[in-house]
Amino acid sequence: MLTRIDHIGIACRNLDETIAFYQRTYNFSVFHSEVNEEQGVREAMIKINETDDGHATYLQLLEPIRDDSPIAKFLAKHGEGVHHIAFGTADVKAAADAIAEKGVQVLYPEPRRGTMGSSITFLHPKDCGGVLTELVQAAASEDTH
Ligand code: CMX
Ligand code: CO
Repeated sequence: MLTRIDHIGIACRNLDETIAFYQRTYNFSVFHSEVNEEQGVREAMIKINETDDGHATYLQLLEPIRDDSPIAKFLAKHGEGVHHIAFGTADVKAAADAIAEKGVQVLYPEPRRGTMGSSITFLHPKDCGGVLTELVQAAASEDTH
């Protein structure tokens, strides 16, 4: 049901500097960027590779736009670094419901809007061995620059 690593989310204080690091160090470039007001972030997606389910794997670089956002809170507590992993699925609601039945807390019972028009939810890190875990159903077309 989960068919790829969709992305790894990385919390940073300065998005432009972090993009520059990935650019000069690895030659990666930004595939897509946007502001997600609801999540309280300015973000850049760096595409790493296509996956055999027809989608792709990304790095998601995340800078907070509000002091009370999850990324701002994480930065204050832990500093910069890996914030979450995200698995891709063709049906985020079905995947979340099936995982909830196993006793894992799903943070958004109704999926919300994620990057590039995707539908997302999260699993509580306390139920996932300390790993904040996101489930992502990509939009039909990811070409949403
Ligand atoms: N990874 C692992 N553990 C984490 C964590 C993370 N990213 N964020 C918080 N925690 C842990 C904390 O360390 C803390 O543990 P202790 O109780 O042992 O200290 C516990 O969870 C509670 O942390 P908190 O700082 O009090 O944070 P909250 O409970 O207010 O929020 C969470 C935690 C996961 C519910 C919140 O971050 C959330 O709703 N996340 C989902 C949304 C999100 O992360 N959006 C940004 C990304 C958007 C995107 O990917 O598109
Ligand atoms: Co994410």
